[in-house]
Amino acid sequence: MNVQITEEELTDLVAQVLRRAGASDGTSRAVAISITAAERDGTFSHGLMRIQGYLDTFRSGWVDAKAEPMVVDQAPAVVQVDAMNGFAQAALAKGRALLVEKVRSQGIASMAIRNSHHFGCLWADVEAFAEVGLVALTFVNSRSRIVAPGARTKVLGTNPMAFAAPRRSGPPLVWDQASSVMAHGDVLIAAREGRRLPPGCGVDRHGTPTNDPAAVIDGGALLPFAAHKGMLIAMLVEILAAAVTGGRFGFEDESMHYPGAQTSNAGQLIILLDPVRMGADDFEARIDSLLEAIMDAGTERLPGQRRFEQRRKAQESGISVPRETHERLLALVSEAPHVT
Ligand code: NDP
Ligand code: PYC
Repeated sequence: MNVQITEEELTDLVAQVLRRAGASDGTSRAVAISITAAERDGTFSHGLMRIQGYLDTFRSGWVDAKAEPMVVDQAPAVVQVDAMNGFAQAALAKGRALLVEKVRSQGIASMAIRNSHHFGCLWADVEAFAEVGLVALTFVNSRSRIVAPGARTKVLGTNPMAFAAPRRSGPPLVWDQASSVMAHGDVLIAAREGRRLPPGCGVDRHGTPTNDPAAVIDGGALLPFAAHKGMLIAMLVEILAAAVTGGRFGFEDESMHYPGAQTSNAGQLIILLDPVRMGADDFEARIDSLLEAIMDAGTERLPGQRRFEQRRKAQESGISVPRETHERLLALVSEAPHVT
């Protein structure tokens, strides 16, 4: 049985859970928006199922639940944010206005977030920029989880990147993907549901190909998408998200010293372009014509289409949350001890 709940109610409930676990108002709100948007749009790998991971991570002391991100006006087109060992979504929320001001005046601007944890979906970080006419790209690195072709150990993370561009006649074009064949979150879901993984997703702790999600989680590794090409994208993401921002590489992660911690202290880079300031003519109409040509060619669907459809349904009849999960959230609000 499921309960139907509005986005606003679910965001408030999740924020209360996080606040009750010791997170500041800023962090609770920013993370709750990300979790709820993921659940609403059917990005279940980074929705409500992650709440226990956030709580365990707070409890471990690995992340600062009360971190106050420090925003620096670094250069005419660069905003630097030290997340102060807190969540990247709170850092982005704090530096966002300055970033948009810069891109409107310079045509291009970036935000370099360091000392940050990201445990959510990335599309939610870029989509809102496209809604105000901007092109946005973002890159996040995380702890070592993929093994490159021929390699013996994991170095790079599942390192996602996301892209958003505005269109004239529809919602923005948005895509968001891990550098691995499958996000680790989807492996966790498969394990929980007792499903095998499709062939070619991962290896066990001995490097033997496996379709057992438990074997991937328990000391195994994921494979990069498209063999060496995915590994190269993961490398690019690692460099942009960590080296360019001054964040830690995935292989430098120290969360293993904090039992229960599930996030990595890493980095995030956001790059914005303003097509108007770039001098592009009729940019949004041109994106429409490109997408029309792609669809006319017989392409199955556009990225984001599944999410927008799921969102439309949630906006019509509420976000569908398993009753057990809803009851657990309510219990967490009334029972969870505060972390000081
Ligand atoms: P998917 O493989 O599910 O989807 C990747 C993209 O492809 C989406 O934009 C999706 O759109 C689009 N897509 C899917 N099928 C088609 C199709 N047939 N034609 C055109 N486009 C299509 O995502 P991943 O498993 O790689 O990642 C899942 C989530 O995990 C992401 O939100 C990612 O940010 C998150 N993640 C977060 C990490 C972190 O460190 N915070 C690490 C790794 C992943 P649509 O959404 O409409 O299906
Ligand atoms: O799903 O691969 C993943 C992931 C890593 C960090 C957060 N999500």
